[in-house]
Amino acid sequence: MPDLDTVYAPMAQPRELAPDPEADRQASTICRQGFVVLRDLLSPAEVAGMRSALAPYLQGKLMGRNDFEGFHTERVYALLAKDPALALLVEHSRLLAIVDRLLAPHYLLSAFLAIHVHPGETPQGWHFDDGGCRMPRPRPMHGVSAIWALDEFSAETGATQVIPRSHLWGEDAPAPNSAQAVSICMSTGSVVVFAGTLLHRGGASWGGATRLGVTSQYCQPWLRQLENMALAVPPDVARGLSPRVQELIGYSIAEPSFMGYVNGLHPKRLIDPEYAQKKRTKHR
Ligand SMILES: O=C(O)CCC(=O)C(=O)O
Repeated sequence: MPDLDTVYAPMAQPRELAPDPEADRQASTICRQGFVVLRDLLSPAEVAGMRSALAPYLQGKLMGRNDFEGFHTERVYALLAKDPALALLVEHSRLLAIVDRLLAPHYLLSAFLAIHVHPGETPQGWHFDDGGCRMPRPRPMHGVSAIWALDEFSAETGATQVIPRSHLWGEDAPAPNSAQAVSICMSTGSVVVFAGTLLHRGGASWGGATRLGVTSQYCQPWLRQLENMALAVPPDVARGLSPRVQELIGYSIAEPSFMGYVNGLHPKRLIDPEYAQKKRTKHR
């Protein structure tokens, strides 16, 4: 039997973090139960801004291509390239304070997409978001996901469902059972943050209203991102983003082994004039 405290310990250390007892509590809630809900984080004006940035891409025409995407669900990918104003959701300080405590320094944005669930949608398959690393479970989370509610999330409109504590399950766990699931009902402007190892799914929608969510997902700096952010967000767009978001989409160097260099140099040279002026070492 492995030492469970070691198995599940977040891999965020070593690093100096500003004291933040609220984020400490929220991160430890995620370690314990797999998820935490932060209520009413966005103001009505911020929600309206996010909705209007997404409106041109949500015309009710391009539904999902398979059961996972949802045949009654619109998905919009590469959001930072669509409207940089949406970066607010990627770098929200209350969200990143939690992720800082759970992942290693220089973690990356793995996915950032809108999910607009229409009436008639069926439940998604149970899954967890950091499965791409293919490491046997139980293990520490190598991703952290957030789903922002830009509409009220209710059981009838397809609120996200989670299985509490399933992030602790090993390979031999029995198949997930809907009776164990909890619907994350939350008001517009709230966000659920959960371990990359937590079983979850989009719920069925039968209530007659649509439900707009945006998910921002983060992964360890050494894990391949779900969406190839360096290609999804062209350098001309990346140049206008904040330094924190630039770092999250890959304009950073992670130790060990200088992961992320370009032509042997820091990738920020491609988009940041200050970096570009720095002296190159002789042999380059
Ligand atoms: O829309 C949701 O509530 C969950 C969607 C999800 O988990 C996914 O598409 O990976």
